[in-house]
Amino acid sequence: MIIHVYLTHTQPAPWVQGLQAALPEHQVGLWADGADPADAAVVWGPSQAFLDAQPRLKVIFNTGAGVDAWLPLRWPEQAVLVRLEDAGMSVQMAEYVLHALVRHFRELDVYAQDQALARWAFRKPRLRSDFPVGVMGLGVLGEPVARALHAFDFPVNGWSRSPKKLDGVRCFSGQAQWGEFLAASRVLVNLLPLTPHTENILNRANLSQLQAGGYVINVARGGHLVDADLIDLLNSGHLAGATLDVFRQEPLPADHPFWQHPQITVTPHTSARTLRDATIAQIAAKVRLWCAGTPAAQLPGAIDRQRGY
Ligand code: NDP
Ligand code: OXD
Repeated sequence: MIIHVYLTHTQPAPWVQGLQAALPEHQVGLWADGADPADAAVVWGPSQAFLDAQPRLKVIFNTGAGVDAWLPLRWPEQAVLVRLEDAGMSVQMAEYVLHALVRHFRELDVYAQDQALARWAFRKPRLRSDFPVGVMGLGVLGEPVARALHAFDFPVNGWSRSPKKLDGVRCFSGQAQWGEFLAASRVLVNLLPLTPHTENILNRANLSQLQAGGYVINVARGGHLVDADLIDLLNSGHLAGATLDVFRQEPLPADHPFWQHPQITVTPHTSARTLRDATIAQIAAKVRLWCAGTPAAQLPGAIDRQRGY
């Protein structure tokens, strides 16, 4: 079987070598214009030109967890898109979210300012019970993040499309419980996929329902957040701060107000990185499952086109 590799964000050569070594019985190569039709592809940063040139694809492996970049494209009718599931990302996500939360909760930025002034000054301890954390999305990444927050003794709420039961997490689901979830939370962690249902969900109306002194940690996609609404709510004092890892335009333009805002921490889409070896191992295992007879649509991580994730 021919497997094309099409990666726009990184040096593809080590991926081609790694995939070929993991799948010696198949022919793995870097896609170029005019390449032979393939059955499978490994892709980051899909383009319509690539999809149009490869109409016979049956399975496409996305080297990331989020597939929002695929949703506006036309892909071959028979092709099944399979996303990355964890592959070393959930522990990274948990450490990133915990770091952002603890930095805010323990006021570590204030101590950093004090150090610059050689000032020895205690802050009054804050209570975890005053900082309930709401995790939007309880999937492959959201669930371990919620568990990690619980292990640190924060009160944790979780919100998902379908109902869930998680030890130590107060679970809410669907539109009917959205308002209750927000009102129960002071810190909001976004780990939803970006779909037509979740676009702009971090807007003024919703963020205003968080408890006063709210804090936003967006590690999912920039399209979830209405940038101007966040800035207004920070400036009005309803929100205390935000840690943002993802943006509508990446790289974040140098003149974007997020860079300079004193209550916003910006990182460059790095909260959970795709790890090459773990990703190659996961994709190779799924290729083997498929070749052994599992229908593509039943591979773990297969995207439901209707749902958009
Ligand atoms: P999953 O598909 O495993 O989980 C998605 C969760 O969101 C599920 O719990 C799902 O509910 C819930 N959800 C989806 N739509 C809705 C909705 N309309 N209302 C309520 N809940 C909804 O995804 P992952 O956990 O693997 O990844 C989540 C996102 O994280 C990715 O889509 C990506 O955008 C982002 N990401 C960011 C990275 C970074 O470096 N910043 C790295 C990796 C991922 P249900 O369980 O009921 O289906
Ligand atoms: C992903 C990402 O979706 O890196 O995996 O954001």
